[in-house]
Amino acid sequence: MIKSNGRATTSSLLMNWVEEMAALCLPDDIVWIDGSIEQRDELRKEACRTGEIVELNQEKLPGCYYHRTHPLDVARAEDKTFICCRKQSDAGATNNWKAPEEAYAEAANYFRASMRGRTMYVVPFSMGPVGSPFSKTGVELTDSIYVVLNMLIMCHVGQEVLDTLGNSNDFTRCLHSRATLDPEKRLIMHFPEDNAIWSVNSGYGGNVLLGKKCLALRLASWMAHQEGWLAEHMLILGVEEPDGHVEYVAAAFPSACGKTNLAMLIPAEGLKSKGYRIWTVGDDIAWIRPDTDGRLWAVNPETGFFGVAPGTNSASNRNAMLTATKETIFTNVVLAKDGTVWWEDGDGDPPLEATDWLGREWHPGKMDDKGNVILGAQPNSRFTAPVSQCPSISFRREHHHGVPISAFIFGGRRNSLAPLVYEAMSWNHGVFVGASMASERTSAQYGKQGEVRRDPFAMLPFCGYNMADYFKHWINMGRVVKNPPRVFHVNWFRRDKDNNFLWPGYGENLRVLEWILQRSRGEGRADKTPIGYVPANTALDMTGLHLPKGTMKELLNVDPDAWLREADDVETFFDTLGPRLPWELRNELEALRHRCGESKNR
Ligand code: OXD
Ligand code: MN
Repeated sequence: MIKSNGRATTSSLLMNWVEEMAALCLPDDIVWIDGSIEQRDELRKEACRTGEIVELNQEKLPGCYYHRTHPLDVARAEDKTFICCRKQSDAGATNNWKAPEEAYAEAANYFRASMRGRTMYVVPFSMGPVGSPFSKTGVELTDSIYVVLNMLIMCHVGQEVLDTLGNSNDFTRCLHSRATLDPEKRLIMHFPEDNAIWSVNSGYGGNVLLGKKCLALRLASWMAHQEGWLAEHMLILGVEEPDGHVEYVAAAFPSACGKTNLAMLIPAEGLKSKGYRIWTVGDDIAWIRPDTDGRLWAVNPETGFFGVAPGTNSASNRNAMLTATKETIFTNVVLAKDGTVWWEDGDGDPPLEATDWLGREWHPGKMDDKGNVILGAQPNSRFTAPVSQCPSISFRREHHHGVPISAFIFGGRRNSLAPLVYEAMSWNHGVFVGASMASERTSAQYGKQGEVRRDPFAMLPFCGYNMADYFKHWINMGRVVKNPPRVFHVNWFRRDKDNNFLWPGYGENLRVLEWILQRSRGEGRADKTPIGYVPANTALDMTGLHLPKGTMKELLNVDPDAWLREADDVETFFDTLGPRLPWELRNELEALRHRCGESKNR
C-alpha cells in the first residue's frame, strides 16, 4: 500500500513501524517525502487547494505562504506535554509524567483512525548536518502538509537522510496527527526510553514540528545526559573582532526574550565603525560537546528559524526581516488583500484592507464591543524561514564539529534586581546562576503574562529529565572539560522608577558581548560584587552611546537586600526539585547569602 515516490527505504525496521502506525491511524494514502523541490511544489499546490495554506503575493514575497492555526492552538501546550519514562522520578518535579503503557493507550484512542480520508506523510529528517557525529535522525509521520513544509525549512529532510540511516534502528519515531484539534484531547508525549514522540490534536509549530522542541531539546537532553553532552535552549553567535578573529558564545533566554534578535544583532554604529560584526549560527537550540582540545563545541541542529513575528521590524531585527522575504511560511499574522503580510510592531503601516489571524475582516484600529483594540496578528504568530537566507549567517553553521564556545550567557526579563551584566565567580557558581534564572512570562506560553517565573537555563519547558539531575550534569561538565567557558548573566530589561528601560538594547548589546569576551580572555576590568563581577567604571566601550548621567550606575547596581530576598525565593524553588538537587548548588546559595550579608555589614 505504500506509495513510495522514488527509492524511499529498504529498512524493514522503518517500514514495519510505518505500517504499524498506518494500521493505527488508517490514512487513505502514504507519501514518502524525498526532499525534492518538485515534490515540495506539489505539496504546496495541494495545500493551497485544500485551504491549509494560502499562496502570498509571489512578486513581492516569492515562495511565501500563509497559514492560520485553530484559534485554540496558538502556543506550546505545556500542561499537555508529558515525559513518559518508566520511573516518575526520572522525569522529575518540573515535568508532567505518565507511565509509558498508559500514555500509549490513551493517545492511541485519539490516533485511532485519525487519518481516515487523509494522507500520512513520512518525513525522514536529520537534526544537525547529515552524517555529523553531532546529528540525530528522526522520522515524523504526519497528516499535515503545513508540518511537512515547515520541516523542509527547519531541518535536513529527505532521501539523503534515509540513505545515511540505512538499516539502523537509531532514529526517533515521531508520530503526529491533527486528529480533531480538540484542545481537551491534545497530548504531546515523549518516550525517552523508546526514542519516540507522539503528538496529537495540535497543529501549532512548537507542538508538531517534532524535530524542534520535542526531539532537539526534550529527548536530546535525555540522550545528552546519558552520552555526556548538552542539548540546550541557546542561541549561538560569533563576534568578529576588529582584527578579524571570531569568538563564539552560546546564550540561554526564556522564550520570546529576544534570542532571535541577539543572534542576528547588527552592531551599533560606534562599534561597527571599529570593525565589529556578528555571525549568526543559531537562534534557538545548541548541541554542545566536549572535544579533545579541552573546549566545548556547539552546533545548531536546525536549518530554519521559527521566529516570533510581532515586534520584529527593520529596527529591532533587520536581518530577520531580510531573511523572511522569500521561501517563508507566515503563521497567524495579518493577511493583506494584496497578498502580503503584516504584524503589530512590524515594518510599515498596517494594511487598510486585510483579514486578521482569525480570518475576520480587519482594519487598523478595529475595536471590540468593549472598546479594546483588536490585534491583527496573534501575539505568538510566527515566520518560518531558512537560516541560509539570513545576511549574518555564519559560514560555519554546517561545520561538522560546530564552533568552539568561549562564554555561556544566561538572561531573562527582570524589571529590577539583575544588573545589565555580571560574571559568575566559578563554573559551579555559573551553574547556580543558570539554575536560578527567572523571567517574566511571555506570549509563547499559555498563562498569566508578566508574572515572574523561575526558568532554569531557559529549560523549564524543555528539559526531558529530572531537572536536579540536569543541574548535576552541568556541574560534571565543568569537571570533564579542561577549559570550560566562563559564565555570565545579562538583563537587557532593567527599568527605572518610572518604568522606562534603562538600556537601549538591540545593537548596543554588543558592548556587553565585547566585555564578556574580554573577560573570557582574562582581560576586561571588573568590580567584585556579592553576586559576581560587574564591569568596572568605563570598562564597557561606550563609543557613540550617551546615556544620562547615573544610568550606568543604576544598570550595574547590586542591592544586597534585594538579593537576600531573591536567595529565599531561589531556595523555595530549589526545594521543589526534590532530594536529588546537587549539594554544590546549596553551597552556592549559602555563599551568596554570606557575601550579601558581608557587603551589608561593610
Ligand atoms: C520557541 C519557544 O518557539 O521557545 O522557540 O517557545
Ligand atoms: Mn525557543
